[in-house]
Amino acid sequence: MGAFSEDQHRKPRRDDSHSSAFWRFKENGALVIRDFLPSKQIAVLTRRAASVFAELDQLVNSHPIERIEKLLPDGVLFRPRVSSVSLSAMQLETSALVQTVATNINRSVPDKELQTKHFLSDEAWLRRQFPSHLAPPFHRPHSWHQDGALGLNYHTMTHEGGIDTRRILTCWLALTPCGKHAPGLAVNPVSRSHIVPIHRLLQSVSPVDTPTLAAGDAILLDGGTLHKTHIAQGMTAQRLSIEFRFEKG
Ligand SMILES: O=C(O)CCC(=O)C(=O)O
Ligand SMILES: [Fe+2]
Repeated sequence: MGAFSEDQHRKPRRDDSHSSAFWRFKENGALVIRDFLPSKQIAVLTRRAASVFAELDQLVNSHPIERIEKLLPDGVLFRPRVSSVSLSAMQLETSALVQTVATNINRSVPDKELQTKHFLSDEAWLRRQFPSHLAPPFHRPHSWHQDGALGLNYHTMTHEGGIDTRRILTCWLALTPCGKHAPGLAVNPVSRSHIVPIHRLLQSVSPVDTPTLAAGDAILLDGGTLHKTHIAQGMTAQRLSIEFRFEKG
């Protein structure tokens, strides 16, 4: 277990846990938050997520892959190669859920500059990842990237409708256990405020943390923090996760 997730106390003392979480987040650009949502709520989300993917799998089995998005409700995006679909496909009371997520983030890392401002609903995703031997042939894991580079054209190094690295905050929520038996996230625990050029993303990145998460644990990622899907040999299970993205205050 590496630096950014080494504080493993499930019930830290309230008084100093918050400021130490803040400093770890400032230094590492990432923070594991245990028990981010209660297990009852996670169970409901996981059931809903599983039924969304069951429907998508049926569509994938009976239609050309490039036609599937057209069969989904308006505004629902589907990225079959990374098995990701807009959070709106879950038809949740999104505003209540997002409010809870924002409140929990703001409580976990209480600092003015980190307060969540806008929920970026178009960049909220339900995701599934597979161990290599169970992945559909067209599927692939996410490679190294910074969420703050969303919408960035790496050739011109300009944002096209994307948000500045320094202003994006991602809350990556595990709906199923992951990191050990199922693909999790690999994180380079280094705070960065600049975009890393594409050729450096293609090289090896270190150090790397690959935290083991329980269902309901979350990883908070600053927009400049490098991360990718963590897949290792011997993994046996799929993983479901939700990505909430916010613009910081
Ligand atoms: O869920 C994953 O494996 C990585 C997803 C991710 O980091 C992203 O899409 O920004
Ligand atoms: Fe990401």
